[in-house]
Order: sequence, then C-alpha cells, then structure tokens
Amino acid sequence: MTLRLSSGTLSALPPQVARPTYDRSRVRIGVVHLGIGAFHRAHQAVVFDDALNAGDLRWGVLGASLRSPDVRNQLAPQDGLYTLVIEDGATQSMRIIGAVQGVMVASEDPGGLVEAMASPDVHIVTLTVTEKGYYLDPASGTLKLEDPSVAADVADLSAPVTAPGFVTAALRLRRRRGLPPFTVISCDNLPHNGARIRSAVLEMAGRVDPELRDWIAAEGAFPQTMIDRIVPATTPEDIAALASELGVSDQGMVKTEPFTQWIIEDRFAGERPDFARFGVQLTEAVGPWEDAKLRLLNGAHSALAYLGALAGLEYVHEAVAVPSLKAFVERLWGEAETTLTPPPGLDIAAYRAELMARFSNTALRHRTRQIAMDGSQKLPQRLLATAQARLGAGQPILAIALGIAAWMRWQEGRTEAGAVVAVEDPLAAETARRLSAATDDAGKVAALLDLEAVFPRALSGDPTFRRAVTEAFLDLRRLGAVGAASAPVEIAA
Ligand code: CS2
Repeated sequence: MTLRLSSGTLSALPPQVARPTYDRSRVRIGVVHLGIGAFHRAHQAVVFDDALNAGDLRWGVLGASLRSPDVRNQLAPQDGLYTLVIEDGATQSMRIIGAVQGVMVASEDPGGLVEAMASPDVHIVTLTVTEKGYYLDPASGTLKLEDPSVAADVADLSAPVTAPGFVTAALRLRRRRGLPPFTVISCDNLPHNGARIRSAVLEMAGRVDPELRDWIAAEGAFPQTMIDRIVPATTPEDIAALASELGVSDQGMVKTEPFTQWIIEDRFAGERPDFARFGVQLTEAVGPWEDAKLRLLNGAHSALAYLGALAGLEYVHEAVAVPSLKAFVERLWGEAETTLTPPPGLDIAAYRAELMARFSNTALRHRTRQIAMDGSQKLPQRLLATAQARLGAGQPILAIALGIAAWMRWQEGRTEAGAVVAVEDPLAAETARRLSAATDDAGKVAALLDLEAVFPRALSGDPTFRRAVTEAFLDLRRLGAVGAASAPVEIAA
C-alpha cells in the first residue's frame, strides 16, 4: 500500500519537491479561512506559507469548509500537508505547503469555529465561498434576508450557517471579549468584494445588535481584493499520477498554473504579514484591476465555457484551439476593453496575450463545465456590466450578447449533440421553469431576460440589448456554438 503524505513521510519525498523550512509545531494560527477549496490551497495559503518560510510564524491557517467534510477528510490524515503542483505543459514543479494547521467542518461544530475565529492570535479571516456563498442578490448586491439560511442566522447567531453569519458571530464574540476585529478579506470573484461582505455583515449585525453594527462599521476592515490563479478541480487521475511520482499518496493535492496574482486594498484592522515581500500588491485602488480581471479573464472564461460545453469541448485549452472560438474571445476582449480604465501598470494588450497563453495551457485540463457552474451568479459582473457600459456609450455588443445567449442555451440542460447535462446553478429550477413555459426561442430569451435576480431592469428593458441577445440565441440554435462564434451578425446599437 502506498504511504500517505504526512509529517512522518515528508522526509521520504524525492529531493526535487520543496517542503516547509520552518518548525510546524511552533506555528500560530493567525488566519481562519472559510471555504477551503482548491483555490485557497493554491493561492492565499501559498502566500501564508511564504511568510512562514520567511520565519514569521504568526500566519498558520485554520481552514473551514462550511458543509462538506471532504477537505477535512483529505487533509486530517496528512497533518494538513498537501502538494502544490505547478504546470504549464513544458515545466512542472512541486512544493509541499505546510501553512494549513487544521481543517474544521463548520456545520459539525459551528460554535467551535466561532470560538477559533475569536482567538486573539487570529488577525485575518479570508473567504472563498463562491459567489452564492455571500447570499447576495446577484443583480443588486443586497443581502437576501428572505433566504432561510440568512433568516436562521439573523434569528440566532449561536450556531451560524452562512459565511456572513460566521463572520458576524465571531466579531460579536471578539467585541464581548474586548478584542479588536480581524480583517475580513473576501477572495471571491465578486465586484467590490470587500464592500459586499461588509454590507452583508453590517446588515446582519444590525438586525442582531445595532451597537455591534456600529462597532464593526467603525473598527472593522474589509479590504477589496483582486485574486487570480487558474485552479482546476483535482481529479483522481491527478492524484494517481502524483502518487507514482512522489511514492506517497496525497489526497489533498492541488494543481495550478505558474501565474498568480493577489492585489489587496491597503486597509487592515490589525496585524498582517509583510505581504509585499511575498508578491502581493497593496494598493488604494483595487477596482480598476478587478474590473479588468472580471471582464477580460472571467468574462471570456464564462463565454467560452458555455460555447465550448455546448459544442462538446471538455477543456478550455481545447476550446481556444478552435479558430472561431479563439477569434471570438479576441472580439469579446475588444468589446470589453473599451469599458475599462486600466490601472497604472496594466498593459491591456500584454494582459490579453498572456491570458490567451494561460487559456491554452494544455497541462491544466480546466473543464468547461466547471466554469459553467453558477452562471446566474457570475453573469452580472462578467458580461452584463460590460454590456451595460457598451450600450451606454452607444457601442455594439455582438460578442458579449453571444456569451449571454450561450448561458441561456446552457440552461436548457442539453449539449448540441443532445447529451443531457445537469445545470449546476442556484437558479437552475427557476430558469428551467421559465424555459419550459415559453413557446418559442424568442420567448425563452424574453423569459430569462426578465429574471430580475440576474438582469438589472436598466439592461433587460433596453430594446437593443434584448434584440442582440435574441439574435445571438437564434444564431446559436441555427449554427451551433462554433458556427455562431465565427459568424457575427452586425446589429446597430
Ligand atoms: C473561473 C475562475 O470557474 C470559474 O468561474 O472563471 O475560477 C477563474 O479560473 C479564476 O477566477 C482565475 O483567477
């Protein structure tokens, strides 16, 4: 039987594998992370591991999954250790990350997690709970008070259920104990992510205890961030391949690309690592970086995911290898680019070229269906904001409209070859209901455009927008994804 990666087997690893240079038994937990999926392990945890390697032992991470025990079950037998595999087709490197000191499952012990977050050693709470984990209305960004989980947290914060609930409960406990708040760093692809988690927490706190709300408003810090690294879900094949390379098995491994970027608004409530030393950029203005990333990288990702998945293309690198889809991405970027105010230091032409190279990374095997998930939560910031800005400037939105139409087509739950797909989206039941009630394609588009949780009224009420998306949907039906991507029909703005 293959041995498992753990503190005891670290020394058995091949010499080319980098490993922690610090004494893990002396590490303190300074960070609690909510939502310890692959992205956290390949991104933020690596920076905290850098800090530990540099000798600053304040930055161990306690990870928490909100519900699933999977990551805890993967990492607990491994003493929290896992391998970061960085690949780009030509090169591969491996490094053992030691930052994660433990993993909790929030639903198993909510009080224990709140207690851990209230430790005086904890200075930072990071989150990757996906767009839907904030319980915000995607179109307006306000807390969904009618949601049963949010309502449960508002009624009783002693055993929270939601991420905003855990943050609020832990801040309440810290205040009671006379401790300063921790800094809350949202690392999800939401626009103004800091302001959004802040307003969700303030809204919740206000309903529980108005004085708590005032304290958080005055003392708390919720910096905005831009986070970037492509991290595909780990597959059983990845785990098997790594086991044969390392000679030990690692159920918690993550694979990623060489590129990584983290930009944080310089606003903290207390201690933090020397971020700049570890490649993290601190700035006063994250917004322009975030817009560029959401509209270029994520906008193209989502559009490609729907078009590619509809056409039966399994991976992103396969999709951009199709000339018409590659040309489509360039047109989409051409449209999105005019809506951006590039921050100093961002050369859009170079950024676009780099993105295309990243999408073409054959080693990542990033599944189009993975990106297709939760589209209703992603569309507003990835494609709709761009559409709104373009239409406001009297500019056409051909490529963007095709991306949006492809999302609608995906909601039908079938690929072009007729394969049934499970639409993984919190609004899947609602979109399915609307689609089946419509009598023709134009009616389907209209029914989805009227979904106010996704499409702001200002946009869905714009006849040019409606026409562009309807035409694109009809094109998709007639020509298929690859055909529609190569045959843009000019529509006057
Ligand atoms: C992707 C992102 O799954 C998705 O929706 O677009 O996770 C993307 O890979 C990251 O934002 C890259 O930083």
